[in-house]
Amino acid sequence: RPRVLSGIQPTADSFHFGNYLGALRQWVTMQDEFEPFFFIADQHAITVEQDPKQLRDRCLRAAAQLIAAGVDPEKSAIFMQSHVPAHAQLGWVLQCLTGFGEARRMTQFKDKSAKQGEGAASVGLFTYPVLMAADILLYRPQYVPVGEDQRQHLELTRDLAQRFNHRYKKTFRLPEPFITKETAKITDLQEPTAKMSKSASSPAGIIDLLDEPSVSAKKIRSAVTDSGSEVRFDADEKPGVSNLLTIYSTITDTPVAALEEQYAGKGYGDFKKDLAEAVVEFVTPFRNRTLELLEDRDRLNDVIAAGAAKASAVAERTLADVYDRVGFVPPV
Ligand code: AQP
Repeated sequence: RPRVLSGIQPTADSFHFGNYLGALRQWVTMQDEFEPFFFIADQHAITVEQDPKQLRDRCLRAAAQLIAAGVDPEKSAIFMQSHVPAHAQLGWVLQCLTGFGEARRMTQFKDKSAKQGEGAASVGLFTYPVLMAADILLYRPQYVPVGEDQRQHLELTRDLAQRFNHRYKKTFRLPEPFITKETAKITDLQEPTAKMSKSASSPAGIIDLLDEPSVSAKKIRSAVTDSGSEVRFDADEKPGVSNLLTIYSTITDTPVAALEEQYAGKGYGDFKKDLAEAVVEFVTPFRNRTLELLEDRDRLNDVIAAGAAKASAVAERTLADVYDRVGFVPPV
């Protein structure tokens, strides 16, 4: 089976609907058809300052949330990035193949560093997309399921793979981004043209999967809607309503057209009230499963240990090929 690989950063206590609909949901559906590797990107998380105790806690919460979302440890390798040292090791080799100007063009770095002031941003934040390329290429996956915000990083990954293959010998498979168009960019509930984001959204703009369900319901009811009163999908004219329709459609498995029909002649109020109920129905069992899993540390430890072993076996082989091809003397 071709492989699939993706990662997620443990940079908040809870994942949000953007992470779930843009990425995690695809992980779950792809795990039967592909050989899956899914990791918690703890090394990416420290590109910005983290509190150590909180980071450790969030890594375990992340693992529990993956399982609660439906990532099955029997089918998928779930692991911590730092447990597989080959990520950082290949990251270094790829940094030596990356042009400074090429790295500078990454828009996510521009956005994130602008917030901190470029001088204050870490070198790790700057080279993050190169480590991400290593994360991916080690597993020679066919697909990388991500949200739209990661497309540019996937392009860099492909460029680096091609460069390495060309300069040395064909080693890497060129991975393809797997972006589900409908859910590629879930937007902020209060600012419907900006992406829902852990670091940039205001509390009212973001639905966290582990929020108290009643809090999420309230956020949906007070989401910004657009002028007019018609419940209709139109991303340009009605970004707020369209975002809510996307969320509604995905969590209830109902086509957008059927929802438009259902709410024809009704106002935004009815629509948001029903969506709030659907969200409560969706997040309540998710939250309960996550909290249960967090009570069972031994089980979580077993899952991530087994995941790391499975991942290391693949990653070490790729790294050995790379070290050989760049001309390192093998250890005896
Ligand atoms: N709003 C979104 N819509 C669709 N997909 C999204 N993703 C994130 N936000 C949205 C996808 O979620 C996956 C994991 O993201 P991540 O944790 O690695 O980091 P991120 O993309 O940086 O997520 P955030 O919330 O935006 O965090 P901050 O604010 O720290 O940057 C990825 O596949 C991503 O595409």
